[in-house]
Order: sequence, then structure tokens, then C-alpha cells
Amino acid sequence: MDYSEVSTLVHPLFRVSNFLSTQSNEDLINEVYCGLTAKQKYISSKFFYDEKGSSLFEEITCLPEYYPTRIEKSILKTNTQKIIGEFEKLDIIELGSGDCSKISILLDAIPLIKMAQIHYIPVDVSETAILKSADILSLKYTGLSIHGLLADFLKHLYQLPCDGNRLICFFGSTIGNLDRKQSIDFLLNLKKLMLPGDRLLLGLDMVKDKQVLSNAYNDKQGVTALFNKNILNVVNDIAETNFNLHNFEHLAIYNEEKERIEMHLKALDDLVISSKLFPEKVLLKKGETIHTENSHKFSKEHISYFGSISGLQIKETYTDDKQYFSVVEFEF
Ligand code: AVJ
Repeated sequence: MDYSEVSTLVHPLFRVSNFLSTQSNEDLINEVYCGLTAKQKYISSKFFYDEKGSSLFEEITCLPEYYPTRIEKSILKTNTQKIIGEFEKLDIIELGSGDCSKISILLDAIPLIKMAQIHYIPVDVSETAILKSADILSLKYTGLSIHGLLADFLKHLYQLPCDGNRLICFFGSTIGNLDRKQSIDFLLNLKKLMLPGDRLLLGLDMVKDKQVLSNAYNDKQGVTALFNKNILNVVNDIAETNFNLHNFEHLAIYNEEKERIEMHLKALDDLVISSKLFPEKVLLKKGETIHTENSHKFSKEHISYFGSISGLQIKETYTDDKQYFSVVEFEF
């Protein structure tokens, strides 16, 4: 793997560097085939986010049952001044930046005359997302300098620039998609790159009443079901498979022991999935599931454990009155 910068796009108002040495299609097909032939079949959650999937996810964030986005934003709104603090120069790095609504909450609290002291670095695998938010933010916040990184934050962390004190933001409880060990490794890697004065803002969806959790992933309008099933369209595009979405049912179950929501797609019939790009046909039994996502939930104990194991200091935990969601501020 070559991790060096592949290309840079220079726009009058911002810059975007591409570090994604695109995974070859052959690798992707192999990855899909491996998952579909495992004992518990699975498809990696990274395949959710094609254009349709990203727009379905945005729809999810507006659903009445899906509280995380709304609550995280309200926590940010309530605590912006404390979070931003005093600065001469500030680099705001946002991992998995997606749309720019969360960072806008922070930027709204900064006086315009200080905008030129801020450098915003959105990091995302979606070029569309980076370009769109850079466009919006560069017009909205005059003086703000923007340098987008088209990168996989699990692989390209060490590319993060450093020329000020840095506020690294990882919102949305996206860390919950990793398994527990991967999330620790991620924090350890991040810690290695951090310097005195740097901070990490980590958004975490908390363990709570399991009906509330289950409802957030089983919305009445069925948007989450569409989002889950859309992964089969993405796989059909990449691997030329013949998945028919009508043959599957959306499942989202809270696994209490592992404190996570698991999303699956359940076959409603015996199915034969074929592709000329696969070495063999894939058989699915009626009732068999394909695991598509884990969304881990966190407790105060997890938060202290993150602090002690990473060696980062917990400076503050911002939360809402029901303690549904936390934004934890770690210091080097
Ligand atoms: C974007 C990974 C944080 O796990 O809640 C929403 C994705 N999946 N509904 C989450 C998701 C189903 C979301 N994350």
C-alpha cells in the first residue's frame, strides 16, 4: 500500500488533498466474497455509503426515533464557548466530517475577526462530502482556511497536519462501528500523533433503555430498513451479484451482553447469489442473516477506560439531561 498523497485539488477558496490510493475492484470483490462465505455472513459497513446510502443516512439523522444526531448537536450548541476556549491559532480536524452541520455549530461561536486564526481540516472518504462542505463553509465563514483530506482515518491518521494547537473532532459515535479492540487501537494511534496542547472531542452514544435504542434503528417510516438494504445495491454494483432487495428483511437487534445494536439482513427464502466475478455461487438458507453493522453503545466506565488505556486525560464530559449521548473532551 502506498499512503502518499495522490493528488491535490486547488480551489480559489480551499484545498483538498487525496490520500486514497483506491482499493482495486478486485480487492473489493474478494472482500465481499469472503464476507458472504464466512460462517456468519457479513458485509462491511463501509459499503453503506454510496451516494444513495449517504443521503439515506442524512434522512435517518432527521427521524424522530434517531436521537443521537439531534442530541449531540444540542450538546455542542450548549457548550461551544467552553469547548473552543481561548486560542491564538487553532486547527480543527474533523474525522469522518460528512456534512458540515456539526462543525458549523462550533464555528458559529467564533467571532469573525478570529476566523483567520482557524484552520479547518475535514477528513472523509467521500469526495462529494468534502467538496460540498468546503464550498458551503468557505462562503459562510470568510477568512477561515480549509484544507480537506480525502482519506481513511483508520489508515491515514499520521497525515494530519500540525501547525497550531489542534482540536480533533470525531463526532456521531462513529467509533461505535469499530469493535471494542479496534476502538482502543484507534485511540492509541491517535494518542501517538497528538502533542501537548492537542485535544480530542469524541461523540459517544450511551447505553440506555433498550426500547429507545431499538426504536432508533427500527423507525416507523422504514428509512433505516432502506438504508440497510441499500448495501445490497452497492454490492450488486461492485461485484455484479444478483441480490434482490425484496428477498430480505431488515433486522436491528440490541445485543445486551455486547452493548451494541446489530443490523442484519435476513433471507426470506432459500437464495442463490451468483456473480461471474465470484469463484462459486453463494447459498443462503431461508432465515439466515447477513450481518451489516455493529453500533456499540458506551457507559461512564467505557469513558474512563478510554482515558486510562490511551493515556489521554479526560478534561470534561458534556452530556444531555437524560445522559443519552456524551461528547468527551480528552487532553494530551
Ligand atoms: C453513523 C455509524 C454512527 O451507528 O448509529 C444509523 C449509522 N446505522 N442507523 C449509527 C446508522 C443505522 C450510525 N453511525
